[in-house]
Amino acid sequence: MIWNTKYETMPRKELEELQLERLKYQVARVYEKVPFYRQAFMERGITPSSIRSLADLARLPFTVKQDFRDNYPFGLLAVPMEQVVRLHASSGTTGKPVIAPYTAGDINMWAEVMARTLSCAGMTKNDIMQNAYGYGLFTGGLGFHYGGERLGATVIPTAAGNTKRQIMLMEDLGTTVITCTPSYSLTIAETALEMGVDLKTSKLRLGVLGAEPCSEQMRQEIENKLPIQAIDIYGLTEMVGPGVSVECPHKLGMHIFEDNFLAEIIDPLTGEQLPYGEKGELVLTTLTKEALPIIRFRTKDITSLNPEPCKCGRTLVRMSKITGRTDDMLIIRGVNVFPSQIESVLLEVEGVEPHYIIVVDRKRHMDTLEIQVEVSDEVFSDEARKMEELEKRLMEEMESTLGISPVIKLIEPKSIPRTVGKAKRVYDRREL
Ligand code: DLL
Repeated sequence: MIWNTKYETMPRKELEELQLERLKYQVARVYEKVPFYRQAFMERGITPSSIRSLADLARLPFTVKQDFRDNYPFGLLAVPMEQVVRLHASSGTTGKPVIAPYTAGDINMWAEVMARTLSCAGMTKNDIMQNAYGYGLFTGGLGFHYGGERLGATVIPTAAGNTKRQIMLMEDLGTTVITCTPSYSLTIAETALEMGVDLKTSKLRLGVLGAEPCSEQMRQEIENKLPIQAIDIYGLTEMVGPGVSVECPHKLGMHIFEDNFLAEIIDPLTGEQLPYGEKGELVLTTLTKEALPIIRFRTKDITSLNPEPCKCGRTLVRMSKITGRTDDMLIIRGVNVFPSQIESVLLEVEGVEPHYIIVVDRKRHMDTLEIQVEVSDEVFSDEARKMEELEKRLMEEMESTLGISPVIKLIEPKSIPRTVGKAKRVYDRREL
C-alpha cells in the first residue's frame, strides 16, 4: 500500500520542481545558520541565489564524514539547542561518533518516512511488528518504532538480543513482521531450530532487514530459513537513520523518498556526477531536515539509480542494492575485491552456510586472502574427501570471479560468533 500517494507517486517533473524549491530554501538556511557551509560556499563564490536549477547542485561542495568530526559535536547544528528534542549517534568504530540532532519537526518527518517505508515493504496497521533493531543511540530501534506506530501497527520493542525470549514472544504474541539486521535474522532462525521451534508454522510473514549489506544470495538464504519476504531497507545516521529508501514487494530496487532526500551518483575518484544507471558513490542532500541539514553527503556506498516508474506505482527513483563501500574495497595483490562478491560466490555453492569471515594478511611481503566459512552439519560429518572436494570447488569459483585464489577454510557449524546488530565479516590485518 502507498502511505503518501501525493509524494510517492508525483509526476517526476512536479517532484523536481518541489526538490528545487526545497533545495533553494536549504541552501539559504545553511548559508545563514551554519558557519561551516557559509565558508565552504564562499570559497567557491556561491551564494543562495546561485541555485537556479537542480543542475546547480553539482556546483555545491560535498560534505564528508571528516566534516562531522571537525565540527563535533554541534558545529553543524542549524537551530538553537533549545529546539533540539533528541540526539542519536552513529557507532563509529574509530574516533568520535557522528552526532545527529533532531527537532520535533525532524522526528515528525522521520516517523512519516518510516511509516511510508514499512507500508512500502508490505506492512499494514493490522500487523504485529517485533522490532529487534538496537534501541539507544543507534537510529534503527527508535526509527522503526515511531514508523510502526505512525502506521498504526502493533509495535513490540524487544530490541536486539536475548534471542530465545525473542522467539518465545514471536510465537506467543503472533508476530507477523520482524525488523532487524539480515545477519540477526539468521541468528533468530538458527536459535529457533535449536529450541525445536518451527517458525514456518508461525504467523511470521515479512522481514524489513537493513543497516548492513545483504547480497541476493544472502536474501535467498534468509527466505529459505524463515517464512518471510525479506525486504531491504537503507538509511544512515547523517541523513535521518532508516527511512531514506526501501524496496517494495517487487524487489526491483529501493525507492528513495526524494521529497526529503535528493540523490546523485558520482564517480568516487573525480567527484563528477554520473548518469542514471551507472554505478558509483551515492551522494545525498537533505531537503527537509531542520536541525542538521546536510548538503551533498558522500555516503561511500556504491549503487546506481533508476528513475523509471515501478510496477508498484511509485515514481520515486530507485537505488540498486548496495554492492559495497568505496572504503571496503580490498586491494589484494593489486586486485580489487569487494566482500559482496565473495559473499555471492560462497552462497551459490551447496553445503555452505551463510556465516563466513574474510581475513586478509601480509606474509613475507605477499598479501594473503583467507575465507573461513561454516558448512552444514551433514557436510562437516561427511568423509574428508567430500570436504576437500567442496574446498576445491569454492577455490575454483572464487578464482574465476575474483581473479585471485584465496585459501578456503571450511569450519565447523556455529564456530563464528553471532552478532545481534551489524555483522563484522572482514578482518584486514595488514593495517596493524
Ligand atoms: O544503519 C541506519 C539503519 C538502521 C538503516 C536500520 C536500515 C535499518 P548507520 O549506523 O549510520 O545507520 O550506518 C549507515 O550502513 O552508509 C551503509 O554503509 C550501511 N547500510 C545501511 N543500510 C544498508 C543496506 C544505519 N540496506 C551505513 N544495505 C550506510 C547495505 C547498508 N548497507
